[in-house]
Amino acid sequence: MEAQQKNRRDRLVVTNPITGAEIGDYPVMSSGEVAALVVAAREAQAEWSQLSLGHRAKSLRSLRRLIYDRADEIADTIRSETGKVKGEALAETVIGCEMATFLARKAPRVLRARGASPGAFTHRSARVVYEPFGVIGAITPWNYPFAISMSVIGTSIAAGNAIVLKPSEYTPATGMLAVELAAEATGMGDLVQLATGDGRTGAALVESGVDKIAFTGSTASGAKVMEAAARSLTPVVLELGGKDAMIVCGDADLERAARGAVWSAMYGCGQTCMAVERAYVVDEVYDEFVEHVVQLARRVRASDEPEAMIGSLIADFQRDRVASHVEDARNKGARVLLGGRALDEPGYFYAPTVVVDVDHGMTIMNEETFGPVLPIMRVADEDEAVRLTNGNPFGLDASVWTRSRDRARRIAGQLNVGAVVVNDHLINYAIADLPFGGVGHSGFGRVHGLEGLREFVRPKAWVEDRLAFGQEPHWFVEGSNGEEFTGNLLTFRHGRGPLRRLAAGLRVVRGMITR
Ligand code: TXE
Repeated sequence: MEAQQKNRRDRLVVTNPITGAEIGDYPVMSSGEVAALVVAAREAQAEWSQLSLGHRAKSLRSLRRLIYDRADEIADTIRSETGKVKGEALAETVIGCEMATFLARKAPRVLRARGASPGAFTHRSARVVYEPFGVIGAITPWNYPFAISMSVIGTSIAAGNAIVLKPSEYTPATGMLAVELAAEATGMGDLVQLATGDGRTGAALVESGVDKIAFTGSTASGAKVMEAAARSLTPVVLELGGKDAMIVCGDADLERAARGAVWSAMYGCGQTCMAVERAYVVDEVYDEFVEHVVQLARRVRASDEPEAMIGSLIADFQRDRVASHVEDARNKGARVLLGGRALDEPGYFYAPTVVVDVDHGMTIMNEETFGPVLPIMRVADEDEAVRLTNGNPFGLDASVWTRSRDRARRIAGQLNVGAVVVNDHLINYAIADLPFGGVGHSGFGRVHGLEGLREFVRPKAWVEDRLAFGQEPHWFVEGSNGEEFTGNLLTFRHGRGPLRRLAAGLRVVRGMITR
């Protein structure tokens, strides 16, 4: 059985995608086992949420140090489960450290209660308190198994939550390592729990009574998660697939744009939700751009040797998906200028591939390919590029390549996506202070940044009496429908002319005193 996993009903047997060696055997946890994890997490959370924001920040600084100290071990674990090259695996530890540092620095300020204006109720005090949800259920994928898991763990605990993490069935060891580091950093072993298993365990987590679900994965599975969560009105954050476009303008630095295109399309073997999966290039520079891309892509080595730039796809299903998109394009008239075939070596390697003469009747231009493939399309002008970019139901990242800042800003402002990058792509994910997420079929809600931090707390409005009268002016008064008081309040707050407003205000105060 070539498939990477030999799932028996109740066990996950994980193999190294390149060597085929069995590297782990984990339980497919049942709904009962998941429920028990949630109970333990909830008990720990009751204690964790009472600790100060400063204590949480201290734990996050410890987490950053632990990730740094064990970076090699983390990277090797990621490699063994995903077949990534070492540099890409190590990059996940950089993102983990960036996140932990950002959260440690920002959480104490962002999550501190804030004062609010009492508005018309001047005799009241108002504020907003940011409370944790309780227990977060996190379901994460195999493509960035450490970075994505650590991001949601760090944010959850910064916000005062506990978390039950269900990593992908392809990368449970990496998820386990992330949980272990978090337990050591917080000193609370039950605060971050690990649920091993496949989609069944993920589905059990959604229905386990957690207080919020943070899902990263395919759009198809994300829709199932949302449907199941709807039954219990459990809120969700969905980080889903992408079909990112890059727009190359006539004045772009073509050598740079080609270099960026090859990197953005093939980094992580293309298994990156914000990888470039469509290049729209204006007519006057199209031929030169394609020539640059082919020359550069020819130099991208995909293998398990140390000098390789990209590694293996995750499993046979992914390689078959990529191959089917390229075959469909060929059958519909596209030309494959480079690659377009699986590589004949152990693992699930696929040749860096450049495809031209593509159109939107082809799967490769519409659905997430998730492989080292770059389809390039000639467009008449920037307007056509914007229209085609927005014409796809996904909306994660997009990039604009031009030497003109005005042109970049004009185009970027028209793109219906979660992030735009000028003269680069996908690096926004590694900028901890930026919110990450998509629109349309790429999901909703945000992780990272202040917006991501606020996703994991519930704002509670808080009003207290400063001056207490016998009864409130807005309460019932016998024999009155409140018209006089409300009319005076309206004039006092919003009327014309200071004297009229003052007179109305005095009538309001008199009404409050004499009741
Ligand atoms: O993803 P899934 P898979 C895309 C990519 C890939 C395709 C399939 O195109 O080819 O998705 O990959 C859990 N209820 N992306 O199958 O199914 C599952 O166990 C609850 C893009 O790996 O989305 C895993 O932990 N949980 C994406 C997680 O969901 C469920 C990254 C993701 O698995 C579930 C990964 C259910 N019903 C794949 N079904 C990105 N955009 O980064 C599955 N899971």
